[in-house]
Amino acid sequence: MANVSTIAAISTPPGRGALAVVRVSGPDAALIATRLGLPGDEARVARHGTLRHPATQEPVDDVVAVRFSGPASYTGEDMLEISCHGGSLAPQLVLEAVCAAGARQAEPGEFTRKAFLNGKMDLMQAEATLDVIEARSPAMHRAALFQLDRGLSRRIEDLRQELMGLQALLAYDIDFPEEDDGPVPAVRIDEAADRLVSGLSRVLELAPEGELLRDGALTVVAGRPNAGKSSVFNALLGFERAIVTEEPGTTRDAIEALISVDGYPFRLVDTAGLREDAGRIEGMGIEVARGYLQRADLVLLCVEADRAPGSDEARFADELMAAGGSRVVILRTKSDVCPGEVTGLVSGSVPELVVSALTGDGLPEVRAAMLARVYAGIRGDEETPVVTRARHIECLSRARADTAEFQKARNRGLPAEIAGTHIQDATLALEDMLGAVSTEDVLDRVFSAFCVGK
Ligand SMILES: Nc1nc2c(ncn2[C@@H]2O[C@H](COP(=O)(O)OP(=O)(O)O)[C@@H](O)[C@H]2O)c(=O)[nH]1
Ligand SMILES: [Mg+2]
Repeated sequence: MANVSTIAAISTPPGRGALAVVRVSGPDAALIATRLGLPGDEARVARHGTLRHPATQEPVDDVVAVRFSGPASYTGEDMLEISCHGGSLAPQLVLEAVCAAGARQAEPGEFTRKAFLNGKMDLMQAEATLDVIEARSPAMHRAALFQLDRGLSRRIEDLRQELMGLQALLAYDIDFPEEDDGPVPAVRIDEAADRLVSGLSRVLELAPEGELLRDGALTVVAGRPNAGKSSVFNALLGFERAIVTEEPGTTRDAIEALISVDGYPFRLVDTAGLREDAGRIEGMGIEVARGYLQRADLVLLCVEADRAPGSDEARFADELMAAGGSRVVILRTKSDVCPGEVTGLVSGSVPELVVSALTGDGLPEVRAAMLARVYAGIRGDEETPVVTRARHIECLSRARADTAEFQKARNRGLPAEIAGTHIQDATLALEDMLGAVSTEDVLDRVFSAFCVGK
């Protein structure tokens, strides 16, 4: 139903601005342009004119309009794009006139949903459209643009082709079961399955890092009061943001900032406000935004360079190392007060970087260590497309698990037609990922996150 009506929306964000764009898509787009008094009827030519209300012929706005003829348009349908004046009223009045001329207001994501349904893009490209809009770091933006260009889709298509190739080999095996080694040597089938598992694994391996590109790697600054945490936090931000104080323990709440290190996002968190022991780790003198510690992707433990580390600091570092999940970097702070000397090691097993927030010495090394700890995989592999969405990870994991089941079934000596069902399942998982056979339910989930007008 929604697919045949003509939809319209303001595609630019609300607020004061020089221009706004109202988009129209559907079979009546050209008719609506005529009813609005817009000049010209050629496609892809920008025309300046007065947009008039279809009922009263009153001028509504001075606009530039472009028509597109389907299928050569974003949605694949006839479209009209009206650039009008921005601000709180003009775009709204233009939209009302467009609706009076026969369009209805679009649902969130409906333009892109039409583009998908009309075969202009696959589901992963539709998702990438949203990712480009929402990207908050250059690395995320790059991954989204790559996917918009079908970078990830192509890799998934290739893997799907390999699965289909394997299905074809199995079909031969089923047709000629009585021949000793069949027309297809068993080793060819096994090799194809191995290649698939490693291909899927490679994409999945980088996925946890890819997911961090969305919101940034949660990086928690920890250390004793006065260890220089807020100063390090500020130095990494590049400007004074946290309240830095001579008095220990006056930072009020957890302070968060999204920073970009060489284009890669980190969500930096300075310690929580301390009324006495509020932010302290039990039995230690360490302050940290505790609510974040469990989820931290990285902990920066600050210990002054000019004093001997305490057992609480060693224990904290070792516990983080043992927990495995959180990664830790030790910063020996305020190095300017003791140039060239560092008193004692915090922990034998954790590397220590010497840094001065005051002079900036050692900060490049801190940034490099943050990148190395969190994003080493994707930075070191330009070939493998970055997967950033839980939905994609789920589909890829299913495909890999099904292929592994196939291998087990073959090892148990099950006949090709039985083992082969796992390969069919794996193929379906990749088709789900591409949106080849998506149900309304999947589409609703994907498109509900969009804004109106996209
Ligand atoms: N000389 C020097 N002083 C620093 C440096 N970093 C912090 N400080 C001082 O150490 C004190 C505590 O710093 P702060 O960042 O508030 O520590 P926090 O309590 O761990 O957040 C303040 O007086 C800072 O000026 C540094 O790199 N060099
Ligand atoms: Mg502080």
